[in-house]
Amino acid sequence: MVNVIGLGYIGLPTALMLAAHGVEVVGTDYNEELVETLNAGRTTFKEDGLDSLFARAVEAGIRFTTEYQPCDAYIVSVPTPYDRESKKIDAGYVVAAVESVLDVARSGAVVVVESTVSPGTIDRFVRPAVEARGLVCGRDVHLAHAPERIIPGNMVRELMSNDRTVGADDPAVGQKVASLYASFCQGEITVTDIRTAEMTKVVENTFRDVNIAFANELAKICRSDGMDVREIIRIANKHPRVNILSPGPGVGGHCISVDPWFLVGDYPELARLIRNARETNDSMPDFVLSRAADIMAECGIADVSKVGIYGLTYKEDVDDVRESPTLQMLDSMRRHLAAGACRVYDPWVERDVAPNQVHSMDEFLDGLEMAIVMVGHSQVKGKPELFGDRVLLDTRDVMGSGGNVYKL
Ligand code: SAJ
Repeated sequence: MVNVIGLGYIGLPTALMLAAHGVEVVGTDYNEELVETLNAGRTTFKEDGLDSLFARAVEAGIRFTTEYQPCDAYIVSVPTPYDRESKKIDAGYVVAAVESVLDVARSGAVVVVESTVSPGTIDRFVRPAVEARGLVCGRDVHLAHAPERIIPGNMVRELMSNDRTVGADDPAVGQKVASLYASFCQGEITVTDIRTAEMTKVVENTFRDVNIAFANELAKICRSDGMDVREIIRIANKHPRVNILSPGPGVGGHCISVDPWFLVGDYPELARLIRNARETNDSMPDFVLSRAADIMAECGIADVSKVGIYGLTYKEDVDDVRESPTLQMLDSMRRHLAAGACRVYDPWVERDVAPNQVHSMDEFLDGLEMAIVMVGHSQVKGKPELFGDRVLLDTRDVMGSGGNVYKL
């Protein structure tokens, strides 16, 4: 039996995937409401293919509880935030979850940390928690790290097809963990040591952050001197070894906007490019605001209440608002301008997460003169006509090139 600890964006699909592929699984989360929802037969977030996977896992006998289970294998998938001041990882949730696991684990159990952690976190925080109980790593408890790589919006397919990494002290334990994941993962599973696995995962997300920052910096340079950044990137990408990503309103989500900070926090003198990239991406919501102010002036729009923000999630066609550029922008507006003067709408976000949030496109467009498109949801992508002749600031380059469409 495998006890999956933490039933969020990663833990839940992983638990369901294992169960649907013949592994006996109990999912544990300390959030009673979440466990009740799952036990009532409902999933807790929207993701393509998740509901049918859920149905298969339930049929296969998966159980959800707030209790930790005595067994031989655990997968810990809990949040790893960073401290906003020091930028270092806050391993508190991981350590607390491992502590609870150790209260019930059978001797010789394998504890797999799946949460993304900075290199050395398991040595610095998890191993000492094991040893403080007089337990010996490699005898009483086996530690491993198996970070995921799935992308929200395509999680279910990527869980099965992506290559994976497993880090373990003992290669034999690494292979055991790899064969557990191989129950559903058809990708190649590389077995290595824990620190290499930790670093690799953070490096992957940092690579993407740095590359997005490059595109965003180009957008700023081009805007300052009347050049078309999208056309320049399109042509540059025809070079066989150039692949520039897309500029946008900033980088959100719980992975790419967080993980690079771990390296900045731990290696402040060395991680200079990485820090710069993070700062560039974090500056984009303010860049959107100043661009919007210029366009308002150019179009003679003076009333902020006639300007609306479309999109609250961190990217298209997901319901996740964590670290989203729109929330960062609203925060900045609160600090600099009249609070909540713009209306906000996102078809994927039903709950209220922002001031002046409306819940239908009609309500959003009523009396609106200008929309700032922060997310290219399929609802509007390629459909500028939905906005009529209103002025559009298209931060994602998804609205074509009509006369009323302005780009970043
Ligand atoms: N973005 C841009 N320009 C681009 C690409 C993305 O501005 O060209 C923005 C997005 O709009 C979003 C943010 O960056 O705000 C991140 O989005 P994403 O789609 O690049 O990545 P995530 O956060 O949804 O998922 C990432 C993935 N990591 C990589 O691509 C390296 C995924 O594979 C990881 O498993 C996941 O993080 C994770 O859990 O770490």
